[in-house]
Amino acid sequence: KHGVLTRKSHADMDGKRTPRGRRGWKKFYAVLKGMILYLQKDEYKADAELCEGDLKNAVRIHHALATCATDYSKRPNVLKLKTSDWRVFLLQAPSEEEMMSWIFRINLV
Ligand code: I3P
Repeated sequence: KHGVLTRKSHADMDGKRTPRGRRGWKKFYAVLKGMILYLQKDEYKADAELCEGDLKNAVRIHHALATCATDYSKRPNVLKLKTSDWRVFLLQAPSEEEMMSWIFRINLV
């Protein structure tokens, strides 16, 4: 699965709140492949073309949990992704249908 997702980091690896300055929203082209959600700066790229920054933004979603971010009301179609290493991301999809589809696919892994 792939598509545009806009990301906000809410908590870092240790579960601590992401500090100010790194809490902004950022648009990515997301590609879910195997157990990894790649967040790429530009449009679709094959594996070989992934740059270092893209790999840094990749999220392992094994044992991660995606839910509807019902407690976040500033933007629509936002899902909450909690990873197994206690990071928390808010991910805004372009539509409710897309949001539900991402939640379903992430939780299936
Ligand atoms: C953050 C940025 C986010 C905002 C966040 C700010 O600043 O303005 O858009 O979240 O508020 O800290 P920075 O880019 O300097 O990290 P919202 O869009 O959800 O308001 P927050 O600290 O209340 O999460």
